[in-house]
Amino acid sequence: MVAAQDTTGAFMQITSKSAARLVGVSTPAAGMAGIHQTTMAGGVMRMRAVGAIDLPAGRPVDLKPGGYHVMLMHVAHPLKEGESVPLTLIVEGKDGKRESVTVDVPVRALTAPAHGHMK
Ligand SMILES: [Cu+2]
Repeated sequence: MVAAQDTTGAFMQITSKSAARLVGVSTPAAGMAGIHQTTMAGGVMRMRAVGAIDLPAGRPVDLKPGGYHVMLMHVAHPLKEGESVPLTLIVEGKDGKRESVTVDVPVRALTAPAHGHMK
């Protein structure tokens, strides 16, 4: 997770035991959370909301700068390095059953180049 003003991105690696899809995210730390994808088009970085991310069985999926990420908007208070933020991931299995998994995401200062989240 990147410390920022009131919009930030959360990055992680997700491995699902069985084929599933990440269909939603929520966190008490932000007013709004969503799944986004960053794409490059003609040398310009853009991001868009995506409905879901496919999680193939046993294969790690990276949420990282420049790709998929969890977007946090309207962050309640400035996030400090060293803090961690609980993030609930909603995962839907092949049978349509939804399961939520809560993970703690540590806050880190942004060291890599910004990934196109300017307003
Ligand atoms: Cu985003």
